[in-house]
Amino acid sequence: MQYFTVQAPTSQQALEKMKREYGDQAMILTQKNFRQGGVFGIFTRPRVEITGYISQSPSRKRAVVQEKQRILENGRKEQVFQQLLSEIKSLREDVGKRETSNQPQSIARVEKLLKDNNFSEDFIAPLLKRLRSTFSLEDLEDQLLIENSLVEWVGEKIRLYPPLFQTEQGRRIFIIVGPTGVGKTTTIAKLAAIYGLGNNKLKPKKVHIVTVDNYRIAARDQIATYAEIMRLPVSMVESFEDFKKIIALNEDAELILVDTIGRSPRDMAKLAEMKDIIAGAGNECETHLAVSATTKSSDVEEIFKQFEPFGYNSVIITKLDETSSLGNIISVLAGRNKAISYLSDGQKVPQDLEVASVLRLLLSLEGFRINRDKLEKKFGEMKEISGRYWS
Ligand SMILES: Nc1nc2c(ncn2[C@@H]2O[C@H](COP(=O)(O)OP(=O)(O)OP(=O)(O)O)[C@@H](O)[C@H]2O)c(=O)[nH]1
Ligand SMILES: [Mg+2]
Repeated sequence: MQYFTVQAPTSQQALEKMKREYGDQAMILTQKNFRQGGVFGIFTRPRVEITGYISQSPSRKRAVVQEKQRILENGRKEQVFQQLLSEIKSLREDVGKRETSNQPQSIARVEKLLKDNNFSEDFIAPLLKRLRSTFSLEDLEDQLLIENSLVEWVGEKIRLYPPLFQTEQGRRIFIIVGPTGVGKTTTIAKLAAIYGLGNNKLKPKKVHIVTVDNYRIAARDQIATYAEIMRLPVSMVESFEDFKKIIALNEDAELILVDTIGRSPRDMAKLAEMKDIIAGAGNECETHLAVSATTKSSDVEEIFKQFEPFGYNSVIITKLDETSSLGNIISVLAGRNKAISYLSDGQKVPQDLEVASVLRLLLSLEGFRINRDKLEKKFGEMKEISGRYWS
């Protein structure tokens, strides 16, 4: 606020001066009469002094009010804007929810089936996307069509590794590595019996069994017992040099089956030691990783990763008889682009072993209705080698 003081000989003149100098907004605070000038109190002149202040002009007041209103309005606008934003947000969420709840029942159902079969999210998502982009809304009403198609697409993701002697006839050095207790020794025994003893569809091959498992007497005895029953030769190796020697000594063997000691995928030192010994087999060998179908989903990826240094050519899935949810293994195999060679589904030697087939794996999926004829035409029949269905 601005204050002022004016003086004039009369009150009237002081008022006029105030108006002149400070305009209509000048307001009086005090008015004082006094005398000024003269000598020794003689010839003094009367004076009037007005003090006052300039009140805010109405236009200024208006401006302040307007400013206040503007701020208030802006605040209101911001409030309205925020409200609108949150309304849009919740509307969007609603639409999203409605979209998923509105997604055809068939998709929701197959999604649940895939989850029940332990397939991973990464495996499921592109399949559902493919369903939505392939089929019309009308087709999506057809539950059977959707299930059939989905199983077929799962089949397309499965890669197979050719069984022994299907394509090449030369000497094969077949090594099985894998975690403890998955069925490596049992699978070696089954393969030894099938290929070493032969059956009405397979001519017997000259088989030699090697075990890199002789730290444990029980394990050595286990394979030695099998070998004795089958009257097949067996060698124990403990080092890279041992292994090289055995390979050289058995040049005439058509199939050298190598059983290894089970290793925890977390035991890196022991895995490295095993890898060093196996290197004695040279470049000619092929390595197969045995994994149990009963492995927890969270462990499957870890196993595949930790055995990667072995450069395994394919995977043997064991204990299929103990579970029906193969999705975890199929998902990881597809993600790593790995093929499957053999499937083991029981303890009986040699009956419970077969060559991996897409059909067999698809048939083991739970809850899906499948068109077997169509799948057989597309992926081929189940491949039997152990003779369990023939005899
Ligand atoms: N149910 C079932 N049991 C199996 C299968 N394969 C092996 N087994 C059983 O699993 C147990 C372990 O089998 P092994 O062959 O000794 O396993 P391994 O991988 O050699 O074990 P380690 O040498 O200790 O690492 C045995 O009781 C086998 O009979 C299968 O496909 N299904
Ligand atoms: Mg073993």
